[in-house]
Amino acid sequence: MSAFQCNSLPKKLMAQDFVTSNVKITSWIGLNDLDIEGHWVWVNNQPLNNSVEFWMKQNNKISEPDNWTKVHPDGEDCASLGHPEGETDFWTDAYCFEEKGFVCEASAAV
Ligand SMILES: [Ca+2]
Ligand SMILES: [Ca+2]
Repeated sequence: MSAFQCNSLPKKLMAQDFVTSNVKITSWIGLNDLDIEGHWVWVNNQPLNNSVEFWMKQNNKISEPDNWTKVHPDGEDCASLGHPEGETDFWTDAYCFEEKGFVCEASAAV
């Protein structure tokens, strides 16, 4: 399933800790920069609050999002929780055609 079939998102960014402690596979989070490179938008068309600091940062290396074009010239336009080889407590940009799990926000059942 792609990020775009998922009609919800973890827009409450305080949910990040909850998500990362419960999601153990790399997953789409419903965030992309398909329309304008570097302008990240949630699936409900709300722009990403640029003060968030969930993108993976690497000392002395390129941090995420890096819009990597080595595999596909269009670059990476979908935000992913983690990556296939590693931990899931940070965001990376990834190729939208990759298969991943997905994280959605939903009302709590009572
Ligand atoms: Ca991109
Ligand atoms: Ca990337």
